[in-house]
This record gives sequence, C-alpha cells and structure tokens, in this order.
Amino acid sequence: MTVQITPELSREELAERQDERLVETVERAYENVPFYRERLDDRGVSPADIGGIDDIDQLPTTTKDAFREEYPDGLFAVDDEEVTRIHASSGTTGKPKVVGYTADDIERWAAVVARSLAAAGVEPGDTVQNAYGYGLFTGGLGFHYGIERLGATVVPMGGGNTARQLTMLQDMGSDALSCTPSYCLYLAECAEQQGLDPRDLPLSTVIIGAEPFTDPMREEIEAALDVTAIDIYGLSEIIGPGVAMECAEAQDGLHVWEDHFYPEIIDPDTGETLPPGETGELVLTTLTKEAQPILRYRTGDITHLYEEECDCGRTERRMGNITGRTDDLLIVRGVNVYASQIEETMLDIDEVAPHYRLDLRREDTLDTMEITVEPHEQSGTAPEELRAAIDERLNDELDVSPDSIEVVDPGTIDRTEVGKVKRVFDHR
Ligand code: DLL
Repeated sequence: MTVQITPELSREELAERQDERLVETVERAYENVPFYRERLDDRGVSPADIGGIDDIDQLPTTTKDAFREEYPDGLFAVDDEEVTRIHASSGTTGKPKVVGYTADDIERWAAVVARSLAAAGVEPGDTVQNAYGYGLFTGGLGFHYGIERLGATVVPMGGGNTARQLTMLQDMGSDALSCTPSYCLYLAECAEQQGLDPRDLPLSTVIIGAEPFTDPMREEIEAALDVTAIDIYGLSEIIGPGVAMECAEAQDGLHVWEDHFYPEIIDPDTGETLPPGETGELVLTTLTKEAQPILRYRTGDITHLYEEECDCGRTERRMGNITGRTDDLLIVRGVNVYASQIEETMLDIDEVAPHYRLDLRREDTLDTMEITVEPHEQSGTAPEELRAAIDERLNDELDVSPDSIEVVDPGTIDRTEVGKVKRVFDHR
C-alpha cells in the first residue's frame, strides 16, 4: 500500500476520510477485541450506530488501565503472525503498556514521522542525528524509520554517550538533532565544558519532545545552540512520536495528523466533551491502526485545540504545547499548581538557569515544598537576591510560598542523560 507523507487534504476531504476510517476502526475493534466488544455491548452501542465522527461521543473512553488489565496483548486486533513489532512504555508503577504494530502500521508510522520532520523543515538529503533511546521506547525506532522514509540520512546514536554525540554531530555535519529538551540543554552544556561553542555545531533544527517544556525552556535551547526548536508530540499507546507536530513556519501549536489520529478535548473531571478552544484532557482515537485500534484514549495530557487556521496552509488542526498532565497537578497546602507554572515563572527571571528540582514532603499533616535551582553561569546576582526574587514571583503570580528555595552552584543538580527528565520528587 502507498502511504502519502503529506496528504494536503481540504477540510472537507479530511472530514470524509475521518468518517470512513472511524467506521472501519470501530468495526475492527468490535470484531477482534473482546475488551471493546464488551464495552460497546454494555453501552448498547453497535458498530452500525457509528456513521462517522459526529457519533464518536457514543463510544466509551479508554484509559491506561485497559493496557494493564489486558496485558500483554489483549488489546490486539490481529493474530500474532501479523504483528511485526512490539514496543512498550513503562509507567512508574505496574506492568508496562505493550503496543503492537503490523507491517502496514510501521509504514504509516514512518510516514507520519516523515511528515512531521518535513513540517520542522527537514529535507530529503539532510542528516539527522537521532538521540532518542532505541529499544522498547518508541522514540528511537519511530524517528529512525521516519528519517529514512523522508529520504534523509539517519545517524542512529540513541541516548547518552554525550562526548561521542558531539563528535558525530560535528563530523557528520548534521542539520538536525532529535532528542528530549532536557538532553538538548545537557548536550549544550557538555559542549561548553569541552571548550566548544555549542552555537558552532552544524545544527539548524532540533526536534524536541517526549517530555513537557515551557516557552522559556525552548528559548534557552534555541539560544544555547543557535537553532530552531520544534515540538513533536506522541505517545506509545497511540503509535509513538508523530501524532502531532509544530510547523517551522508558525512555531505555534502542533498540527495533529488528523487523517490518522482524531483529537478531542474533554473535561477530565466530568468526561464531557469541551467546545473548541477550551482547555482540558486530550483524547485520541486511532483511525488507521491495524494491530491495536484504540478508541477515545484518555492521554492525561492537558491542552486545547486551536480554532484558527495556520498561516502555513496545513489544514490539520493544531493543539497547544503540552505543559502538564492531569496527574501532575501538585496540590500543596490546598493550592493547586502545575510544575510547568512554577518552571515558567522561575525561568522568566533572566538569571535563573533551566535546571531545578521540586521536592514535596509531608511533615505531620503539613505539605512542604522545597525548590532547588541553579543560576546561569554568567549571573552576577547574589544567591540571596535571586532567592528573594523567585519567592516574590511565585507568591505574587501563583500563590505558592515554598518552604525553602536553595540557589545552588551551576552544574550541581543531576542531569538526565538518558530518558525523560524528572524534576518533581513527591515524597508524600
Ligand atoms: O514519549 C513518544 C515520543 C518520543 C514523543 C519522542 C516525542 C518524541 P511515551 O513514552 O509513551 O511516548 O510517553 C508519552 O510523554 O502522554 C506526554 O505526557 C509526554 N509527551 C510526549 N511528547 C510530548 C511533548 C513518547 N512534545 C507521554 N510535550 C505523553 C509534552 C510530551 N509532553
């Protein structure tokens, strides 16, 4: 089968395709996955009731528990022989979420990643160093196949091994680097430690995702490496990287590749679908996945869908950058705050470096929050002054009063060389 990298469909054509594909997906799930059959039967919904996207809210939502309950392959809709690849994502607790792909799923995945890279401005013939981890994590192989599918050259470094990453970047003259935002900053720091100006690296684009980051964090990355940093979103349960992608033209919101993944926003508390523009939990339905169709998956990621069309001309709707998850709301002494809000507020202060950690504890019945943060190397401000500035901003803007703020020497806070960064340590 041929899979177009860039479909360039009008809104009407896209809607028609989504209708057809949703009908097929529901049929496939109902006929081949007992988990879905039972849930649809329980609701009294038959596949014949689903004529298209307008009927999507008749379908039940799927949560991450489904992956745990049906571990390892209860959600598969094809026979074992048709599964050509397995990936898995490990949560903090319990069994990993196992995902399966048919050969055609792999091809479609490569196509959406290729489309994403093209949106970031990567061209056939360019060289992309891929520093996402290879293995069960979808980042490494997902990018790898997409880079090749675009007709670019992949340098398959995987995570870590930073000195070697720097040598290869220089020697291969790579145009783009794919990695997590935290690793991107770490790489820039390591370059400096080696007496290398990171801005002299050949890179013009970095493709960052797999973990949340705020705008000030992106600005740090762009300045440190003299690059354009483009956000890519995805999750294993749906396919991996390449569900949604920012375009280099607008760098404002991520186009959801809607011919393959249908997005909705719901109120995480009531489960109700929210009108366009409102912020809530992102819910995704796969429209073309064969091995493991997923209906209305509650991603836990918080965002909104844009109503406006994008200046770049792509017709796929955009979603906002994801800076928080429903499960990382920190409730400290009754004040609701996301780690991303704390990050954004602190990094808005020029002297503060994008390296911090939050430690939450419970002493007797009282919650405490300790912040540890680094100043920029070149910051001339006294730690005490910086501490006071952070304290004031957090109090004024977020109503948060940390129990302690420690400004430590640059380089003190542990860096994450492989995998996703952890900044919040909840000891409660
Ligand atoms: O992180 C897939 C991926 C690989 C995406 C490489 C982008 C680049 P999982 O390990 O299953 O898959 O984690 C998915 O990571 O639900 C979000 O909470 C978070 N996440 C992924 N991309 C972004 C992003 C991969 N661009 C979970 N911004 C998702 C914020 C992101 N959070």
